[in-house]
Amino acid sequence: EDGYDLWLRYRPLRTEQAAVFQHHASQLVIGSATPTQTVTRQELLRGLGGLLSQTPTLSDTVTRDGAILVGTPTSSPLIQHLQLDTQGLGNEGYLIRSVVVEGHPVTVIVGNSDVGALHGAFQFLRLVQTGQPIDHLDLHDAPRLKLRVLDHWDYLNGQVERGYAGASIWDWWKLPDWRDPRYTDYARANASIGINGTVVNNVNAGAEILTSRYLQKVAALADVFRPYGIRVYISARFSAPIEIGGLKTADPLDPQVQRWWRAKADEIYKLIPDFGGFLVKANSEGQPGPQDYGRTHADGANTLADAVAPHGGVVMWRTFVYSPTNEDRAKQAYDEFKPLDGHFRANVLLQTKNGPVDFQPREPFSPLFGAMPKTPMMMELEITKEYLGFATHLVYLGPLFEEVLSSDTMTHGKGSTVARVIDGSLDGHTLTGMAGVANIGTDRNWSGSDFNQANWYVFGRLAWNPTLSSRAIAEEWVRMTFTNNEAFVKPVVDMMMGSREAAVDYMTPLGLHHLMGPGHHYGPAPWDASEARADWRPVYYHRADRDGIGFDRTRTGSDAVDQYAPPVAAPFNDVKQTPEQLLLWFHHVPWNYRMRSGQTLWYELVAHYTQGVDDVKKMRETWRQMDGYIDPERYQQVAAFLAIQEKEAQWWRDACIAYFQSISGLPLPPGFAPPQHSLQYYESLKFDNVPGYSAW
Ligand code: BDP
Repeated sequence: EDGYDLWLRYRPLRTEQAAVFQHHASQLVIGSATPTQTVTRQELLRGLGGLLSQTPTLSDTVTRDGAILVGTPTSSPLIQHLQLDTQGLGNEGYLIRSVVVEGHPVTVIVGNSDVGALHGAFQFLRLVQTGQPIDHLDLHDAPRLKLRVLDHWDYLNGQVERGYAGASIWDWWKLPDWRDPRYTDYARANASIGINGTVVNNVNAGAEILTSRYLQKVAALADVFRPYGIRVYISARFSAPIEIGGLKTADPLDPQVQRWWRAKADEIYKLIPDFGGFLVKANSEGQPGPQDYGRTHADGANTLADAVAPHGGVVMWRTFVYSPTNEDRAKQAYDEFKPLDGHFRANVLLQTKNGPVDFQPREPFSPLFGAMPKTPMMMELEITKEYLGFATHLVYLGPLFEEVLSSDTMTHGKGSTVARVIDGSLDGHTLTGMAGVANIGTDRNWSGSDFNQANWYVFGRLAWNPTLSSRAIAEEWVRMTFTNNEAFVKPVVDMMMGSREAAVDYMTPLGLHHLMGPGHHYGPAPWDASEARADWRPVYYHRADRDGIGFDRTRTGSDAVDQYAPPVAAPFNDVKQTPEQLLLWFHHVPWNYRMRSGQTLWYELVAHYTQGVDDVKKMRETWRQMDGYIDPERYQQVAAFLAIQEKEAQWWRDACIAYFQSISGLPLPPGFAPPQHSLQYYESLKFDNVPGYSAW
């Protein structure tokens, strides 16, 4: 077992269980007239054959009890005859129902399109794989979001920025002639969780991908993905008209520039008729953008949007902007974009990170969610664990994603959740989406660790339906990836569910953020002030001094709180009402501040850091008890990684406590072990060749 099969493992179920399912999988009635039908058929044969150790026979019509009939009302007269209500399924949804056809009890899997039926087939396989009853089915489901996209931060030279799973899976050199079978497995995995788009290159983009040589390569990927309902997108470099177009300017209002983008879009759509569109990082961290010409983000986005609009494409314009000014970095995206609400073309989505700073272990939701009712707001989550321990720390991100999605913006009163902002229901948008920065690379297990696969999985499931529970998703994933054995499932799901809070505790408890080492973003460096820009330095964020710690974002501080709707701003502005898990995000408080527990802040800080380490010890203990339930290969790698995690959790705790103690001058509260080394020791640690850290 090397993890390559992901959650599509399809290993034989227990004999008794398989026997029950076999009665409902005796025969497969499915067309093969289109590429999507063919891959759906292949997947069902492979999945059912593997899980039930018996492959259903293929048939053109239903002749047996327990047949599975798959298709669309237009592709299958048998299905059409059933007169099923497929309204509400849209283009990608499905229904699965136990019905009677030609006198036989049959399971039908139906979509309005082949891709809908494919999604249904994957759901059916999931039911079998997780041991759900399938004899009285009446399911229907459709995605709540339109664009469900992975963003690959892959460079064309094969490096993956913030990637901890090897090199880029795109073999640009051999494309378009060699289509690695891995691309098909990638598409299968994504389709199985409803992902329908992939941005193939890094947001820190070069212009080269827009040259015809590279577009041929992208087109080859698009061909592989198309049967699975997955479209390709490209990160576009804003200055490409200069670099590869030979123009003197990239000013978005220059007619020549506009013509260039239109011609480029026409060229792309000739090669890739279902091309999704562009993702753009502009005027951010050194990337070119419209502001270089005195234009706004709306001017820039609209020029690209106009180029792809005739072909049905979209522009995903990122709001991740901040510059080295005196303004609180957490406020800058809102300040920049809020005034532009209503100025974007209809095919532009603003892609906004979950929090106002940058994918930290915990942040409040970005105040842009809810603040731009006239603009489709797309969520960007980071699946790769840039700030959460890379590949070796076991951190299940489901609770983090769920936390932000269920946060209430209160912009239209109670229940105005972030999920409802992005699914369009709050402000009446139909163009909706969610993007996840992929954690995928050439490692055999795709994601650098077995448990990181769960983060890919949960992203896809939540993009399909942002109101699903992260616990339920974890359970599905554990059953599919490892085993249905209850003695394994329950403790492992519990371990996963607690893992994010453990990481918050040993890295950045109580609302602290951005304490990691400069550049590489791995271990702790709260002392660091070496970065050129103040807003890249940990000291900018924690502001610890002799008197206290935390970033004052209240009305007497940077006033970031007032970017939220009044009912959210008020409690954030009040130190007593702010949830303690965000305390130091919003407030600078004295070390001896009384926490709800009755203890001082200093005590609670040390206690949280210690709790984080203790939680990882418990995770290791849980895992030790799982020995024997799964294959030794994956068992042992997880065990080894947990050992690394414990060592590094201890490192985080000790380094942070040593540093904050040097600032607060306070003795360690009684009962807590002192750091294992001196502060000088932690400060002296140096790191070279850190994975995923490429100079940009
Ligand atoms: C930060 C990463 C950096 C990305 C940037 C972005 O450290 O590598 O380029 O975000 O999202 O989190 O553009």
